[in-house]
Amino acid sequence: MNDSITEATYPAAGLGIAAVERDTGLGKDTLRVWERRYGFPQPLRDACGERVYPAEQVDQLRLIKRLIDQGRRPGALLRQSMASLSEQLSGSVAKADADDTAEWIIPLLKGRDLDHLRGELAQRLARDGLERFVVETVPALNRRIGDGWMSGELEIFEEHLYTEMLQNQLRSSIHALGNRGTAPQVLLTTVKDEEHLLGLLMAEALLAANGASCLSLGAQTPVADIAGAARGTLTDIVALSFSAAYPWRKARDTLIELRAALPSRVELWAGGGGLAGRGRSVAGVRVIGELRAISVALDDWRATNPPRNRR
Ligand code: B12
Repeated sequence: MNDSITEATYPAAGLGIAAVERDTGLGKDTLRVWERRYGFPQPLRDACGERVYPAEQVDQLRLIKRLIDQGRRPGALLRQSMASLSEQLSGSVAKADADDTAEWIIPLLKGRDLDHLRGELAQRLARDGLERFVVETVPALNRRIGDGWMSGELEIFEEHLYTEMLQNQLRSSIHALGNRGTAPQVLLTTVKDEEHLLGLLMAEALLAANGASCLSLGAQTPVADIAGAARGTLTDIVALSFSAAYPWRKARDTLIELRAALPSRVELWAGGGGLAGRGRSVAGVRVIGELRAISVALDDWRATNPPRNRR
């Protein structure tokens, strides 16, 4: 029985394992190992013996994933109550807020003051320059918006408003830079089930600002189509983004599949929270941990592909 049937048949009981993987970013194998090793989560079983996770266990798993992303070890977290996990998370959110300057966005979003919000983003971009805006301001805003959504302070549509506005801002800056056809030519996209586009746009803005020619396919391109587009457009580099919501094993398998499907001359670069963490590497893939490292990666590419060897 597949998971969608499980959910449709038992809507009140909870989510199937695939839905929990999508919702929390924790892989199915991890969920099964934790259940065996730590006794949590403890899913119910449906009539066909498939796992069904009650809503409160999914909430708890989401908190655990957030704390793991902040460097905490799963073993200790899995034995703690929901109250204790929430307390630790709000402690770390308060600390992050004190560190950054993103608080201003909340009253503007809450007050539906969209012209002011647009103006504020444009002014910060003009004042700080595109690179600093992308490397410092936007990550702080993303954290603040993500935490606001997670704590219930922001509605989902307010998160969407923010994303739309920022995407427009970044796209117009990229457009203003123009595409002069200079090498390398970079094809950007996300893979199936990865809806988050901001990381990709941020990478595109920095690539364009550093003289690369970018072509973005937007979100969720099937692997075969990415490979087809790379061949059809004489791409030098394919760049992918995986948010923290994307399970690592799924990202790894997709990267392996795409690497095999791409011509060997095409480099494969990837970044985002889904690839952060020790040991997260894939042969033939350049994982770029920090946005700032894009210019170094471009220098490396240009050094190994001197102009006379380029197409
Ligand atoms: C806006 C947003 C959404 C929007 C996305 C709209 C859109 N069109 O993009 C919507 C509402 C659709 C959404 C949905 C979901 N989201 Co969301 N979302 C966000 C938010 C606020 C910002 C979005 C984002 O794109 N971040 C991703 C990028 C910008 O950050 P990053 O991965 O850390 O990447 C950094 C670098 O690594 C680099 N980088 C990224 N990619 C690349 C690529 C290359 C080549 C290079 C060099 C560098 C690079 O750039 C970034 C610099 O800081 C974040 C909060 C946050 N802190 O990021 C949550 C967040 C990513 N979402 C989250 C979750 C849980 C979800 C959902 C599962 C929620 C749900 N239950 O439905 C779904 C999943 C949808 C899916 N299947 O993909 C969680 C993930 C937590 C986790 N550990 O699992 C976050 C962190 C929010 C939170 N605090 O809990 N989301």
